[in-house]
Parts: sequence; C-alpha cells; structure tokens
Amino acid sequence: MEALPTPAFSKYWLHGGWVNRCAPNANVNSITGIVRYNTSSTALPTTTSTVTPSTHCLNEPLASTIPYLPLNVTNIPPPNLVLENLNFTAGAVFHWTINTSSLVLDWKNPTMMHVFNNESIFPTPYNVVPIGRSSPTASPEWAVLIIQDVGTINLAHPIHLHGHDFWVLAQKTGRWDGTTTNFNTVNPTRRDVATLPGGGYLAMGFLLDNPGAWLVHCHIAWHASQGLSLEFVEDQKEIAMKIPEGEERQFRDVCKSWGLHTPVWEQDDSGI
Ligand SMILES: [Cu+2]
Repeated sequence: MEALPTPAFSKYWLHGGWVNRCAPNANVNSITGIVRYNTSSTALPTTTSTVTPSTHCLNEPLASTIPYLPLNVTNIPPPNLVLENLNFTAGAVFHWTINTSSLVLDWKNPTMMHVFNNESIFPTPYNVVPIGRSSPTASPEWAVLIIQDVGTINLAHPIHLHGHDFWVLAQKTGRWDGTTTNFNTVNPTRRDVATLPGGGYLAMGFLLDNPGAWLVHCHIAWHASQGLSLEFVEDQKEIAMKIPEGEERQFRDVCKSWGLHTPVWEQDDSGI
C-alpha cells in the first residue's frame, strides 16, 4: 500500500480549552490530547495555539475552520430543505420539543423494525423526517436541516448528525429568512457537531448518499435524554436492500428477546 503523504507537522496538541466558557473547569489547561499521524512516534508535539479563548458558547468562528480540501455544496432541491423548530415544555417534567414533539423511542420496536416491516408511517414521538433523492439515479442531491430555536431559554446546543458528515451552511442568531440566499455553499466548514446558537438557527447540509435511519440530537446528554432529537429516514426503500438477510434476522431476534425480557428498570427518558 502506498504511504499517505506526511503532513507538514505529523503531531498536534489537541486542547479542550475552548469549552471553558460553557463548561467551566478548574484544570482547563490540562484537558489535552495528542493527534499523531505516525503511530510509532512517542515524541511530544511542539505545536502552539493561535486560537483566542471563546467568550461565548459557540464553536470557533466559521472563518477559522475553512477545510483544507475544498468541497462545495451544490443542488439543494427545495423539497430537501427541512425546517424544524426547537422549543420546550416545562410542566412536572421538562421536555425539549422538535416541531412540538419530544422524541421518545420504544426500544422493542425501533425505527429500523418499522423500516424492515415496510411501514412508512412512524410513531409521532419518533420524530421521523423522511428524506431522499428524487430518484435512485438522480445526480448528487443535498439535503439541508435548518434547526430554529424558537424557545425563550436562549441556550446554545451542540447538534450532532449520525450517518453523514455535514456542511455548516449558516449558523446565526435570529430567524432564518426562509431562503437559501444567505447560505454559504462554497467550501463551508465540515463538522460532526456544530452549535445551534441560542435563539438562532443552524443550517446543516449533507449529501444524500447513505440510506439509513439517522439520529440528529443535541450532544448534551441530558438534553438528548429530555427529547432533543429527531431522526432522518433516508431513502427508505434502499435501506433494506443494503442489509444482508442474516443481519435482518438477527435484528428481529434481538428485538423479540428484548420484548420478552422483564427490564430491571423502566425506560425513564427519551431512550437515546
Ligand atoms: Cu442541548
């Protein structure tokens, strides 16, 4: 196998200090790790940071995280723009809501069971958003999720999408104007998690190239527990085709066993 080209620096300090504003830590300068491209190296990196510590709860400015390998976002058919409003209900129990529904899953009948059963209607609290290409042979198509915080708490949320890297097309305070005019589609920051600003919106673009059931959730664990999540079911007809029959059987066996099992404790949160 051909060796990968060696980057200019082969090892880097990774520093968690950026989070200190939102999650204060007495030993913030000790939250470090090392990223090494040479797995046999034990030398310490000599890299230094030019990052100014954050004064807010957002991620680094998008202008500071322009990808080295440029990739643009193209072709967003209008039906693939998905707007979801984040809010909350605070009765005896606090719940986050996505378009008025707080996510709650039934572990013995998960989303993929509905997919294997060819059901296209999912339980409301599964917060399923069907998405997919206009045809299996369509040229590359993108989808965009716009999460709009319409609540009054004004908290920033780190939003994570399963199944895809995503491109940060917009990340702003205030209301989305309903158009793609102000989206940055030219080599936007690519992320695994990006911050939804309190009272604002986050527009996450992803290429529709991976049929499956993909969770989107706040990465603050107790917010996910309180229902801050939705699921994309992407190109549902193609999902089962991609999964070997043996695996589907195993999946059904596990769900059946789970259904027969008497739980030691009851499900007491969203289930994710
Ligand atoms: Cu959150």
